[in-house]
Amino acid sequence: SVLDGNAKAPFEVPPLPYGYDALEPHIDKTTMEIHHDKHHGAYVKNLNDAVKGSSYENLSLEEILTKVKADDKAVRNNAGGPYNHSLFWKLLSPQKTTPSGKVKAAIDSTFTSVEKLQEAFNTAAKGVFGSGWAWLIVTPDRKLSVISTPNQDNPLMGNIVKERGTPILGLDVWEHAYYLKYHNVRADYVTAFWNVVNWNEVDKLYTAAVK
Ligand code: MN3
Repeated sequence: SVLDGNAKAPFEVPPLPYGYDALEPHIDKTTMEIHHDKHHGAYVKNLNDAVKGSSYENLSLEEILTKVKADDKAVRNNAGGPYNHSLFWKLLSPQKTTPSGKVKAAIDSTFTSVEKLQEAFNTAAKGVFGSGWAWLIVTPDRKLSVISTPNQDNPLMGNIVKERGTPILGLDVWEHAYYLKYHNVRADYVTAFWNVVNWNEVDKLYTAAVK
């Protein structure tokens, strides 16, 4: 996998691939410090505790996500967290990038344009009731689709999500991701997000997912 999804417990928090303040002004330094060190850190700790002595103990993170049952609440709630956040950090970039490569062609053919994809994605992100994520995924038949998931559910959770797939772009719309800077105005955070998307990473994930 492109991500560290093959890792097994005990899981770790990967370092940010840029400085805490690197995404300013779109995502502020304090939010990044708390989000990465405290929130992501807590999901990793809680997942390590949850899998210990369970049937999930010797599985990789991707295997846990694939197999987790809706009723296994502690694993369900904490397995998505490490994966989703590790992916999220990699999908952000302080350097301006633009959609290119194979994923650009697939976006144009699926949504007609990048702008139309962004509209669909923004609608999904703004439509999450409470906490959750918006995603661009590659479905099992290698199509692009925009979905959202509640809480820390993840598109790899085949027993739980309505539409399964490999995530290639994700946006965390929990209030902890934006409240310090954007307060209650999630829409402004969603708009700002597009300034820091790492399209090179999206293309890399897409290319791997359709192989
Ligand atoms: Mn988060």
